[in-house]
Amino acid sequence: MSEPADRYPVPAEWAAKAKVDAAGYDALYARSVAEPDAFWLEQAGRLDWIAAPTEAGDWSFEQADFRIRWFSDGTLNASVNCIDRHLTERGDQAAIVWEPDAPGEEPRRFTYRQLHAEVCRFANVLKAQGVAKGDRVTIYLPMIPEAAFALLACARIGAVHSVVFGGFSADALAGRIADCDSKLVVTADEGRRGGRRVPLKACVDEAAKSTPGLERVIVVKATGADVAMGERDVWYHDAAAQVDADCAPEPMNAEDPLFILYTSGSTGKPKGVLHTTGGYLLYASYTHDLVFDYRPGDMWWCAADIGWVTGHTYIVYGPLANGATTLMYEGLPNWPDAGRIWQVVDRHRVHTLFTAPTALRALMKEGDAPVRMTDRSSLQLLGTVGEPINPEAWRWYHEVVGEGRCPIVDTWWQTETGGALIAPLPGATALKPGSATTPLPGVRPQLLDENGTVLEGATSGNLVITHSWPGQMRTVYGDHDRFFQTYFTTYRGKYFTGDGCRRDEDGYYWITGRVDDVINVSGHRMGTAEVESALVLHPAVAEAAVVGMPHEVKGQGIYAYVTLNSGETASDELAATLKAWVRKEIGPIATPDAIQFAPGLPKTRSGKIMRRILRKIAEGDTGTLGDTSTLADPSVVDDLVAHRVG
Ligand code: 6R9
Repeated sequence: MSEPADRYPVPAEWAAKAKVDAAGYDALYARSVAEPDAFWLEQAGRLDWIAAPTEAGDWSFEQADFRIRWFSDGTLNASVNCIDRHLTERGDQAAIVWEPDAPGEEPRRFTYRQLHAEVCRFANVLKAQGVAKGDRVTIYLPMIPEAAFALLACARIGAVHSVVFGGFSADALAGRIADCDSKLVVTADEGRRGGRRVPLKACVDEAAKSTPGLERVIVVKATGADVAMGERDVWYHDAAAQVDADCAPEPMNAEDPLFILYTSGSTGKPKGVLHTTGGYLLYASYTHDLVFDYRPGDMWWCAADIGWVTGHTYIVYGPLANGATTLMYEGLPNWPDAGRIWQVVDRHRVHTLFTAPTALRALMKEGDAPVRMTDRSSLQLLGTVGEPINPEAWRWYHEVVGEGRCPIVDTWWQTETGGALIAPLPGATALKPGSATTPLPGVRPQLLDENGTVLEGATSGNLVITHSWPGQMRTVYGDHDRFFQTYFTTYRGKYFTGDGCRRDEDGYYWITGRVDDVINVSGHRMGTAEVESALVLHPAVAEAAVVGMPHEVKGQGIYAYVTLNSGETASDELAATLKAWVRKEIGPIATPDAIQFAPGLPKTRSGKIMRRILRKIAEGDTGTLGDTSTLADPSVVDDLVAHRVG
């Protein structure tokens, strides 16, 4: 990505009104480095504690058996922080506003008082079904208010939620239920998205066939579809009618688990990223306040799905901890027409919109007219997350959507980090399109070369974080050694993000994308190994190698090289069959964009697939394949180049 020369200074209005200005940022950052424990203990005061912590961080990235701990003598309950503590001051303020899939339907609103009743009821239903503190509850729901209730209900009773994105297949769901050994799943009869129905309950039934440990399925009636109810199934509305709307919160240690969220890595099956209660919640609240300068009364809209970390941190925990009004949208940004997202902004007078570059690129393709037809005067601040934003989309967001008035906060972070790590503050940071700008106070990035040498000044390298922060994941569920091996051994004693990054002469960070075998499709993380495993499960396939390719809207598309078993014949039909196969095995987001049948894959003499070459061919960059002389059979490359798809 070329660096544009332009720079957008902090608008005078923002410099004046924001909670943190440029000098404020410098002071906070300096203090966070000089006295990290004092700094974080002070920040911990944002939360309501049953027993306030007296210790901040206790961590080491050096030893495999070390546990990362924050505020470990503190006690609190996350749902109390997100609900109860707001009741006196803003009991009648909307906590959640829900916009349905179809524009003709009425939105639903829940005040903090109503949210309290809904969450308590949900918590009592879980308890009545035998869920106790520490139990894992899998949540497989569409974007309906009950999804937020379910998360908070788990938090209230100390159960650990594991949300599985509603777009994942039955197989993917089953793997996640089994991995964390959850005995209960919360789902809905069906989901709705862009006018289409998603058969969630049927998927759970399918998943249940391979998860003998699953004992109970709670089913929320969302569409009223006729679904089969078996012995293990309970309608939520029936169960809710039997319990009352008050539920005493469970006191939790700061280091008790809050949730597990599965995410893709470069190898093996998805990892259960585990976050704990105190540090995660504090970090969610801290970043939501700092990066978005949130003020009570502002309508906050994070247009993510609750199945991803962005939904956890910036639809539910961060905003509710801060007493915000959070908008939840069931549908798609461009359905039934390309203007829907802006119509929703107008309908609810949205103050801050937080969305992904892929959505912006898709909307941008439809031209400016659908945007210009709407008012958008309520918008004051715009945010992006999930992947690098190309400067063209940034400028469109800034000029057309925000009419030059709204700063854009480009937030770089990961499922593992709990909340934003590198991001501008709207009242403090001059913006450069395509750069996530500078680290938040408390965050200490470094760029390293392949050998682990620290690179100073304007340079490019691999991005690591040298010191823990409260929102950091604590372990891979059930596999602490994998946690250590994955993140702390590439560069001993440092957290390796998996991202490449450039730092410019102003100290601004420009994330260039993953340097491992993870690709980013429409802002969704996908392990190439996962797609490969799905492909080789098909009886016709002998071997598969998957890489990313540039894609105009998705950022990256999925390009699969497939070697067939002998006796099988390559055809367009087989390519279509394999695409459908992967879609069924993992989910629609994993569907390959291109399948190239290859008689052989470029391998080293030791049998290692040379992905560098496959990437270049998929990118169409065949002029500079580099040294192929170390290949066992260099001639396979010519065949691959000759039969490139696309
Ligand atoms: C929050 C989230 C994490 C990966 C991350 C990076 C990419 C996220 C970005 C960004 C450039 C940004 N990424 N935000 N790249 N600029 N503002 O997306 O978590 O799904 O775990 O993905 O996404 O490559 O490593 P997750």
